[in-house]
Parts: sequence; structure tokens; C-alpha cells
Amino acid sequence: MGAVMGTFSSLQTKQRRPSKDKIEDELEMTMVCHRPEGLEQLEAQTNFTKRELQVLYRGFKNECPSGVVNEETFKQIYAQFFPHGDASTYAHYLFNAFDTTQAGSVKFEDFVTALSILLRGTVHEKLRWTFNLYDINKDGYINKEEMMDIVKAIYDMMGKYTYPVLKEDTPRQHVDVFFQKMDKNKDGIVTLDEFLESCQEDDNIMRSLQLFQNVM
Ligand SMILES: [Ca+2]
Ligand SMILES: [Ca+2]
Repeated sequence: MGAVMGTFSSLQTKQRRPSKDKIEDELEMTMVCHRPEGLEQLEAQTNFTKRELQVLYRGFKNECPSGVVNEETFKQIYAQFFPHGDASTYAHYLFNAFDTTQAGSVKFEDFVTALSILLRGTVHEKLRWTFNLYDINKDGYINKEEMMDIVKAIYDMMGKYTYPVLKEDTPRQHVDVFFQKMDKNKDGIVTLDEFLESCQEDDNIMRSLQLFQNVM
């Protein structure tokens, strides 16, 4: 989540200083007051405190005055963080994982729900979220092509100048090893159970996933 969270780094700094501008606090309260019910519900549904949600909401509104994030915003954010590669495909997959209702836009609720899982969720919750990201067509399974597409998108995003040691065939090898380990019953698809099981029993897979999570 580094890239998306980077957008909110200034907010986190403010959060650590309770004696911040009174005007800013009042402004924040005014904005939050438009949706007090939603906020309490979100406090119950996420691992964020009310105060944290207020800060996040203010940041969200600043960055996206319309109240929703579209795919283009994701692409712009990721392009800034990965200037040497092409992040557009990965940003597209990531957007679809945030956009759980497939509405074509990510609301504040969607955004903090995902952030809560990625930053403060259990290992199990994070893995479920990652499974959904890899399941590109959202049919409940990961096939080899989907895994290939995700890994390629990550390599594209990193850019070949960042990792000059990588060879052309590296993504394919990477996926072959991953997929063989995960597809326990060798039926050509990885189910959520297979995914959870292999991730939790294999330190190498877990480490690779964590590496990938750093670019979320
Ligand atoms: Ca699928
Ligand atoms: Ca299988």
C-alpha cells in the first residue's frame, strides 16, 4: 500500500500533532458532520478509530472532491510512484480489487475498508484480499493466465531499468513455480482454500507475496 498511502503521509503527520490548527479541525468536523452515521458504521467495520477515519476522510475529500476515486486517479498515483515503468495495468487490477461492487468508482467506504485490511488486517484477511486481486475476472478462482497477468503487470510497473538483472522469461518461471505449489489437486485452478493453505505453509510464497504487497 506504499503508493496509495504516500498520498496520505502528510495527513498522518498532522494526526500526530494534536495541537494542530483549530481552523483545520473545525473544517474537518464540518466535513465529517455530513455523514456521522456512516462514520460510526465504518468505525465498527474497520480497524480505524473515529479520529483516524476523520483524518482519512478529510484527505480523501481533498484529493477527490467528487467523493469517489476513479481508475484514472489510481493510474496517476501509481505513475508518480513508478516513473521508470508502466504501472497502468497493475493500477487497473488494483482498482478492480478496491472497487468491490464493480461500480467503476471507489467510494470512501470502499477505500478505508481495503486500507484497514491491508494495513491492520490479519494475515488471513490480507491473503483473502490478495486472492481477490489475483482473481482478475472475479469468478472465485485464480487460473494460470490471471497469475501471469498480475506478475507481468508488477514487472512492467517496476520497469526494466529498476531491475536490470531480470530476464525476459522470468515472469513465466516465477508463475510456473508459484502455480505448481498452489494448485494442490492439479486441476488447473487455484481455489481460495488452496491459496490460503499454500501461502501459510510456504515461507517462500509468503515472502514473495509480502514483496508484492509492498507495491500495493
Ligand atoms: Ca478468475
Ligand atoms: Ca486446484
